[in-house]
Amino acid sequence: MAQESVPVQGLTAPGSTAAPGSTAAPGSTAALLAGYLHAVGVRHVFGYPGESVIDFMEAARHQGIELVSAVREGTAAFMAEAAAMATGQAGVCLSTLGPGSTAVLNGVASATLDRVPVLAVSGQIESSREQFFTHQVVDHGRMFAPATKLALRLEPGSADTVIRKALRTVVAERPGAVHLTVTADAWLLPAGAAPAGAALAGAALAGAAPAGATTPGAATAGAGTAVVPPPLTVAAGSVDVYGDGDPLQVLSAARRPVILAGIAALRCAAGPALAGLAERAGIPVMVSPMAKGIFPEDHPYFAGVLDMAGHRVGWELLAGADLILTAGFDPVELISPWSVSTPVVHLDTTPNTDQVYASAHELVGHVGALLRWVTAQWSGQPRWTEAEVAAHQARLRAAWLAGRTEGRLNPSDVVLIARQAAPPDTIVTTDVGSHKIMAGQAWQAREPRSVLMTNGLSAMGFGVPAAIAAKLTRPDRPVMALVGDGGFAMTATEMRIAAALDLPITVVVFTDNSLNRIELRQQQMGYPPTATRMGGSDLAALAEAMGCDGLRVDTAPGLEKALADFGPRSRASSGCRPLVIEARIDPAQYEAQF
Ligand SMILES: Cc1ncc(C[n+]2csc(CCOP(=O)(O)OP(=O)(O)O)c2C)c(N)n1
Ligand SMILES: [Mg+2]
Repeated sequence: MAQESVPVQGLTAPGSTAAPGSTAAPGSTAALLAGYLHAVGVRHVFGYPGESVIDFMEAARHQGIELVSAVREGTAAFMAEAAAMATGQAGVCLSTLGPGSTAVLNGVASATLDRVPVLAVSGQIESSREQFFTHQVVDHGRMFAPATKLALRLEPGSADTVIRKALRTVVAERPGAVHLTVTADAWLLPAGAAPAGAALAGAALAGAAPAGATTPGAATAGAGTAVVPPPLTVAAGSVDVYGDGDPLQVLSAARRPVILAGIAALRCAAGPALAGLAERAGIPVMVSPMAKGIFPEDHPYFAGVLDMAGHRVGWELLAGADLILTAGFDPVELISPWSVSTPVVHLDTTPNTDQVYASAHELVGHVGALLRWVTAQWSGQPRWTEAEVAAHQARLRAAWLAGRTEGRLNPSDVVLIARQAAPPDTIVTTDVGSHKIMAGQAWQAREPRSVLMTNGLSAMGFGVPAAIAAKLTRPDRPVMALVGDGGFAMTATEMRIAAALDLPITVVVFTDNSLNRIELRQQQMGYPPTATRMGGSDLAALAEAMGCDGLRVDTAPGLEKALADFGPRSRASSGCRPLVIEARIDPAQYEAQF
């Protein structure tokens, strides 16, 4: 576990004095942006360097913000997304112009479709050449528009307003990515005054924000400029009711209702309210994959995870219900089509503008407040007994275990052994593929924000960078990544960053020499496995070559042994290298699952 001394790629030593004339000098546009980010609690910017953003990197360093350089921009954006998932605060990523901005696009789209607040900043060629020059110039406005909530230019004259607009938009329901383009010459220019009539002048920003300004709020940034972030939390009280008649009557008339909880419930921290209604009314709660942990998965009324392994059992429950009460459920998480005709009462922070399912009634506002309101009005006997929900849980468990081969290392064995080895406060990340569908159903989540996965864009390559960001932003928590061998191949070199940053994360690679999720589809369609077989890499050796520990296992006892010290290893403050476990599984079980 010895840690060699290596230069840390992209991790700055924050807080040293600005060089004379540099962008960290008082009043610059770069310093204003860095000041705002610091004031709203941002302590890491994930990115990849380029000439057009050097001035901002320097301003961020001066502000005490660490620049964490990923191996490429796309993974930096995943890190920003995962940091936001783990902390509940906006994440920030940074790229240069042209190839940097095109590379960051995938991660930006991921934040938008996963509904995670990420501010993405890209440099651009200097403004005098932007309109006509071609080398490395792409039109960011057009490129980022469909992948973001908002794509703007950050210009010195309107910098203060545009930064506030970006910060407010990024977290406003539904959250997502906002992209800012900054021309290389703009960083050093003084941030101009806010538009006439605005109380907040963005004239001059000097020095660092006060230490400890970790939560949103006003901070004196020096030279008379106040960095005053807008409110960044979900509204706590409002209730809008749409539809004819009283939705509460519709709810209380239901005899076999099911609650489908999703990511807006997570954003509203509605877990206690959800449990309150489930227990008061005796209603089973199914959760969406990215909302895992919002409802304790050892709760007698827990009804499983939508569209993960065993999904047919889940859909049967929804089809057999006489009412579905959504609680912050976002249809972006549907993998299967919405196939049931059960009536829906839509309860969410936003109206049912997707219309993926029809709902005659909509309750719109803070998910926790709405659930408490419904609970307070509830009357009558529990709609389901605990024994009835337990029978559903047993059916789901049997479906999840189907297809195991005794004596082999099955995917379900890996999930169960990993969960067993992980302390309760572990943060787990997953990648995308068959392994995610297995882990998503049965990794028992006990609290919100402890399972980080992408189920909106569902881009491969998320799991490893997400684990790095989780450990950086929640250093007190053990962190494990469950990834496929395809997704690991996309991001394996990020392990070098984990080693350089001294992050004792553990990555378990479901090694089946296959892009299994796609190969299975080919199989079902009667096609041979074209371009979906791979392998031959020695992942343990690869890990060692990047300053990590590497192990290979192909049995359940072997995996138990490899993970035996996961708890202490992952809490080590230093000297413990990241660990990659190449878990050679038999993928046959997947065939029974999907
Ligand atoms: C960036 C990206 N490219 C392609 C896909 C399509 N896709 C979904 S799952 C999958 C296979 C993943 O293979 P692996 O990482 O080995 O996981 P496994 O399915 O074998 O568990 C592919 C190619 C995707 N989701 N993301
Ligand atoms: Mg695979």
